Amino acid sequence: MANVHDYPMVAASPPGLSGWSLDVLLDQPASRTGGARKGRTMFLSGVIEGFYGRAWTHRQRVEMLDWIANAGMNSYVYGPKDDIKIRARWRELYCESEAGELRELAEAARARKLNFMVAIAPCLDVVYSDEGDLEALKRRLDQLLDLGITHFALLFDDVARTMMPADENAFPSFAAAQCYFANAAFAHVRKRAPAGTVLFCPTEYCGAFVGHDVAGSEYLNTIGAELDPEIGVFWTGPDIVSKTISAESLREVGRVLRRKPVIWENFHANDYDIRRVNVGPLGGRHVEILPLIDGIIANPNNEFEASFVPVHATGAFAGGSDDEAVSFAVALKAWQPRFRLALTGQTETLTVEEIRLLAELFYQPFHCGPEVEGLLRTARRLLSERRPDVRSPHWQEGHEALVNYRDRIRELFNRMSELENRDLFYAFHPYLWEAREEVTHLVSYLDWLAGDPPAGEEFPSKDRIYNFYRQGFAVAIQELLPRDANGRYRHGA
Ligand code: GDL
Repeated sequence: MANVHDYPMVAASPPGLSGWSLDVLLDQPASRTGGARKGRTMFLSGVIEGFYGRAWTHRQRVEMLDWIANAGMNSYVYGPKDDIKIRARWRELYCESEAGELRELAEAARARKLNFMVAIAPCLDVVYSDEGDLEALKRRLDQLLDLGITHFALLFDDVARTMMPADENAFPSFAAAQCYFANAAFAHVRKRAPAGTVLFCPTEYCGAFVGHDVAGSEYLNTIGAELDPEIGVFWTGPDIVSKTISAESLREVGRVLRRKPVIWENFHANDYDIRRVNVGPLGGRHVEILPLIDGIIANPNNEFEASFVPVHATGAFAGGSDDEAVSFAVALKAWQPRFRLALTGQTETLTVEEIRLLAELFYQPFHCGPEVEGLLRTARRLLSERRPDVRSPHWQEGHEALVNYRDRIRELFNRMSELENRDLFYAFHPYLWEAREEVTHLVSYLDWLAGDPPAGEEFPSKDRIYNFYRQGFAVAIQELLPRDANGRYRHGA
């Protein structure tokens, strides 16, 4: 097989921690390993535009560089799945205008002292043993190197773990094939750019993909042993979107990969569910994990404007703070100037309290904000009895709290409609519309209950469009699988 003749050397080479003992590597913060380890020594923090769906615009990307820098982070990875030259047509060079935009971004990043990385994901149809494919990758790298770009990400996420027949004969495993390819790309980058770097996203990039047996994964052990030790490896945690990422789990990942992983942080991503947007602080991560990782790169919401708090909060975490309430408050304040009202001659913005109300509605993947969770508890309590005592102070207080909350959401909705920044408005408009409708409907129902209607009387539902509930294929499937309160279901339950 062409080009694979040097594969055995790669396989046979020792893990090569450049003189580092694994314990040192795993127990010291990356910044403290700086200098002693060749190549990439910086703790990476920043953003990867790495989601499925409509990508950000060029203008938004330049603005994102400001957000990253202002949040105290150091890197932006250009990797939208939407750019077909990253994945499906990874062999094709960028045309002049595309290359021009990338050059501009690279320059804008340099001006802000940020690392600018470009992703290539040859994983869909690459033949690892085909010399022509390696040459195609080098041509892609050369074009980007010519633009002054020296940092790259090679992504092998979300593909089948099978090899082309030609590769089956050439490599002992899928992981070995990827290592061979990535090492060759890295060597090529280093030849042209001595300070160049490569990050690698493995196909098994989270615990769930290996049945939560990281140590037992042949794939990950091979990556650890054979991938050049100077190539960083992405890891999303125990799951694709991880509720928590424990220090223990990262120690294990570090031992297997023989390097600290770089967290590809999907906490705020929303491409997997069009009905949500995640605007709260980063949660479920303690700063004790920082010494066990080589970086944290957030893959946030598709909606650029909805990603401000996520970027800010990721910066706070990377900077050593895991106090969610504090990082949320600081981020909201920094976000406020974007909420300027369009009314003539005014410089008024929404208040921080209004912005908090908005962000609490669309907070984190596993929770609403603290105030919203409290109101939901109240609503559940009010509706938990078949015939509640609607005259009890307890019931009336709860009812009043929800009326008040509905009014605040209506007011927020109206004020959001007047925002000068229309992208910001549209980032939330469908979600906020729905929140307003639902809370309005809930309160109408409570108002009706407060009049103590006779048992069995039907709620008149005056304010609701007929068939308001979601319909269609996805809903029909969801209804087939009746879930418990945690969204889980089992056979025969
Ligand atoms: C993924 C994809 C990513 C996507 C994210 C959230 C990785 C490594 N890859 O599986 O492109 O945005 O989940 O849906 O996370």
